[in-house]
Amino acid sequence: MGKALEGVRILDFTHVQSGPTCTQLLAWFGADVIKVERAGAGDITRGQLRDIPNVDSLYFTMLNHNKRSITLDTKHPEGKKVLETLVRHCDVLVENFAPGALDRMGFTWERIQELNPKMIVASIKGFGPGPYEDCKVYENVAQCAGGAASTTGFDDGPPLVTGAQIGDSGTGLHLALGIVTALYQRNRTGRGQKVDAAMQDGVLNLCRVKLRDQQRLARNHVMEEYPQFPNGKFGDAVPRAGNASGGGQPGWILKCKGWETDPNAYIYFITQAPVWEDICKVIGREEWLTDPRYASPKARLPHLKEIFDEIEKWTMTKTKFEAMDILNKHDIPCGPILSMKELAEEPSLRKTGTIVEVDHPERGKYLSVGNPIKLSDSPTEVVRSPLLGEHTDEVMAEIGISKDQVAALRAANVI
Ligand code: CAO
Repeated sequence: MGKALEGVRILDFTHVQSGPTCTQLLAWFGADVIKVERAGAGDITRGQLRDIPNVDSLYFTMLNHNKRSITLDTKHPEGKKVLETLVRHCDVLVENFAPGALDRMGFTWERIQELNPKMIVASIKGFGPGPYEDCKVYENVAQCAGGAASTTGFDDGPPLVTGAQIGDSGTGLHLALGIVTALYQRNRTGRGQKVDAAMQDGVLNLCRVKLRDQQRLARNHVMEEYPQFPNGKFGDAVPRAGNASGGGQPGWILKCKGWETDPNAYIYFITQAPVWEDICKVIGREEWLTDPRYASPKARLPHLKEIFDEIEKWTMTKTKFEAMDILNKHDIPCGPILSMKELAEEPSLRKTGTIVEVDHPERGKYLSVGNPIKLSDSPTEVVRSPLLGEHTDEVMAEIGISKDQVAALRAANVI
């Protein structure tokens, strides 16, 4: 069986997390991803957060599967010549350098178009055009600048960043979609184009419900599903909503049996309106069914805290998995708070390839996420990340550089 992106060649100038997430996805869909790194150094994450001395870190390996690695000094005149050949050879150049780095290397959009008018140039930057366009950006900066931090956390605490890497991996996903879309358009026009994804924009896109709420707040000065209602105060910006649901069905995180010692003995419980009757029966509060204070979703809004406190009295008598079993029988939407340990050990995630075990020649076996997007005609096989420069000779041969030239480039520290 072929792969969806078979035949697409990606010149991968990405590093750290955001860009590599994107090119790893493209590789999982079958593109030939050639990662360009500096000899002797490589992607900085190879050496960051190492758990085994002198071995590529999990940070690196988990973001660079199914790629080939070549070393090339793209600032050296001879290296630039090789890069020109690679630009002609490939379909897409992906980069997430600091602003202006590609231009400083001499590879402006205009120059790349001269070399290969079909080339798609895809970039991640922290910010789009505007006051911060020249800034270097990492994950948490994007979470803060994109609206996630100001709307995450509890009302009486500081802004919070989330463990989900919405700035890096989130923007990588956005960029991957942009690249595939540009490839699709190129099929019709024969022309390449620029694809830009800014991390601030990506985070804001994922925070759109909070922009929705900003406008609701401006109009009505109150949002009845927020924990600030009815006794707290609203200001003029969307407040932090704790664990309240972002949608129209109220929800909260509730303690389960064992919460005193297990930091993850919790369940997310949604009081979906169509199953309100079941909720009352399951927790043994049938009297709520005839109580006018709870008669409709609107009537319940001022009493949400009290409602969740009562439901929690019930969830605290069950483990999160017992509660799940009971609630699922009634179609009551809920979810256990799963630890990374529980996820790593979950057999169903191994079966679907969402978590995979990979073997690496230097580190041995390790776990990684697999492709979260499943294509029926293009299954993903996760292949270990490349060692630094592992494919330099192979790729140089493919682009027509002779063995003698390779030896000369190596002697001059260009590759
Ligand atoms: N050969 C020669 N030079 C190379 C090279 C190669 N193969 N690969 C990279 N370089 C050079 C670059 O050209 C750049 O040189 P100049 O500064 O002289 O132009 C230099 O290496 C450093 O690149 P950088 O500025 O991108 O790297 P950094 O570590 O200083 O910054 C980061 C890292 C992530 C802050 C920055 O790249 C950035 O803001 N990227 C855009 C936003 C982004 O993706 N952030 C998410 C990162 S994941 O959290």
